[in-house]
Amino acid sequence: NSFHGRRYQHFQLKKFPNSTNVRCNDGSIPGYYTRLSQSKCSRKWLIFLEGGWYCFDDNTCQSRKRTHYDLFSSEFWSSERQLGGILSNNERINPGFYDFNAVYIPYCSSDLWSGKRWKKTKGLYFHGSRILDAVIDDLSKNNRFKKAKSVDFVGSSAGGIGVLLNIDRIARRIKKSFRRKIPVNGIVDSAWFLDYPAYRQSNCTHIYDCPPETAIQKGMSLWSPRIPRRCKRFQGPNKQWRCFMGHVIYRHLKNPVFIIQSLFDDAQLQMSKVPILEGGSNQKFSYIQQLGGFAAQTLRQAKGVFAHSCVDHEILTKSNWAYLSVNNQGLHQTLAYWKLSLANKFKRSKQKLPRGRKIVQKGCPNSDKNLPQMKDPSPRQFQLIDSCHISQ
Ligand code: K4Q
Repeated sequence: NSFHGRRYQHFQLKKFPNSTNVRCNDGSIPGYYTRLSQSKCSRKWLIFLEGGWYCFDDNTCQSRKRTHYDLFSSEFWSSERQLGGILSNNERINPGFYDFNAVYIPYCSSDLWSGKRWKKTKGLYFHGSRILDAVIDDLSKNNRFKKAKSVDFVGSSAGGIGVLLNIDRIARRIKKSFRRKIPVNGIVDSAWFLDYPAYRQSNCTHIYDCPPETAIQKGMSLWSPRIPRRCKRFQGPNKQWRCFMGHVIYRHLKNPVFIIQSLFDDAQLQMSKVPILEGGSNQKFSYIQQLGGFAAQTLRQAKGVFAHSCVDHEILTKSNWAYLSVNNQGLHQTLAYWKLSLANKFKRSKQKLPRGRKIVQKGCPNSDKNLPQMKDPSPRQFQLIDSCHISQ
């Protein structure tokens, strides 16, 4: 490490102090990893939520404790981590985000980052949404974070659902603590799950083959989730579980959220009980096509979307994420177009407002002044849905 010097800067763990009231499932104290940009002038932040399924009853939580202890307890978290893909600080792997200040929040609440209740439920804590608040509050004591000019709130699978459920509240929390408004944008990878009739029946003894609607309904009684008010009202009392579905909650979100999704997501196929390893049949083939078609159809509402058709799950933290493309356009480029359109929009909206509190850093170029506004990209450049599915 010393040979490579600062090029291989790892993420460092910070656990909350003992006085904190947030907990992992088992009562241990959570925390978060940071890797600040080597460029002292960088004021862009990326906050990443880890994924890794959930547990929804005594059985699934006990087996999670046995098989995925790090997703249940912070006891054995290492003090340093190396993370790739969108969290890499290598410009070639990660041209769009390599110089960001990055925060990685490990997932140890097993509640899709939704839990709100302080007390234990069946002997376990489900503090998902509370942990996020605690991270934001702790970061807000950091002088560098206080000067942030944008925050990207990012997550893969279960972490992506966490972004959908929490982004608007987190954006309000940041605004309050900064007493100024900065753009808070979401990037959600592999979290567009569908309440689509499963291929086969399931008795839900394992998390991997329990369909989304059943898993979430079971989980909700354990998690006491915090669900954005507008979505909750819209769905009514017995359908609140639907707010965990991307295609349901998306329309209720105020902050811009970019969706990265495989039309044939591994985890979705698994939960929908499609036996991928058995031989093929026309019936199975047509089920998969219809599932992909439904994914594509629901994704059309997204203002920024990259929906590919490789059977895959979670791409953002893999080093080959750059090479994925739809219509010959890579994911990087697509995100770059989306970001440009948002930046232009934000500048236009700020021009109409009285000037906010301005932050000037000594020795840093004054970024947004005197820069020519770049041409708006066309929405077709950041709304890519692959056509490898049968559409009507
Ligand atoms: C209806 C909600 C379904 C959530 C499924 C989440 C899947 C996930 C993580 C990755 C590593 N495979 O979080 O996958 O374990």
